[in-house]
Amino acid sequence: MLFISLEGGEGAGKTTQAVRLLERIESAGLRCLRVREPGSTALGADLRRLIKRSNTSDEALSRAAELFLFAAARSELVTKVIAPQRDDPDLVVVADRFADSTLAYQGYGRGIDIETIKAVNALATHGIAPDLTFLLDCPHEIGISRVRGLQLQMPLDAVKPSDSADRNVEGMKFEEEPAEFHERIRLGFLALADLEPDRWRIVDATRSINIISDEIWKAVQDRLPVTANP
Ligand code: Z5A
Repeated sequence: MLFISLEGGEGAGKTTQAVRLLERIESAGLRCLRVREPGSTALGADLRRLIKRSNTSDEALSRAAELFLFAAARSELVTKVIAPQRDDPDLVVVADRFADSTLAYQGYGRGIDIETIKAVNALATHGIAPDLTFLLDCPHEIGISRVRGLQLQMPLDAVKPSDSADRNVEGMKFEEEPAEFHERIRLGFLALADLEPDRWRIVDATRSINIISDEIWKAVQDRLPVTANP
């Protein structure tokens, strides 16, 4: 199994690039499994709704409760979806966020001790970590303007089972945080990338979808199992 994760702030283009990558991996004759966090299991989907709250709710979760909910969703995803397939040499898993998001959001963003989060992550991931992580890096204002553009196109009552519609149904908790919160997260991701340069690739996410997608594909091609025909 080759395990790839996409990280970054909201609206950076993770989902867009995950879909593009899946298409290219499958065209190369490999099996690709796209997962997103939180989500991709029954518990993950329930927790996603809980974490993001509805637009009408102003009840905030405690920092620790938020951490444990993300960890619970991840534990389910790893135990039930990723770990059982880890020995499949032809499988590529593409994760739309993984454990690094917890370090960035709950650690650098919310201020929970980083070592504590690493311990929680270790328990939730059973030691499974991405082989390659793309940080889609862009200023928060650019990401949020892309997300707001989506909301304008999609009224609150447009309930569709898509990633984008979920955002409206579930509420705007993280999106409502101040700019400084998102800046801490951006710097946190950059600091994480700096610590493990072999795993991370920092991608300038302000550019066009096609240019970013080509850059990601170039880096992934070198790592694909030998059975692929890229
Ligand atoms: N969270 C956490 O706190 N701790 C954790 O451990 C985990 C998560 C796992 C999940 O929300 C929230 O949970 C998230 C972090 C927190 N909150 N925030 N912020 P989510 O999954 O619903 O939201 P998201 O992860 O931030 O994803 P997103 O908002 O959907 O953003 P995205 O996936 O990066 O972007 P996108 O959906 O691909 O694109 C958004 C729009 O921009 C869309 O119209 C695209 O067509 C457009 N787009 C994409 N790329 C481009 C480029 N390059 N140029 C122009 N337009 C573009």
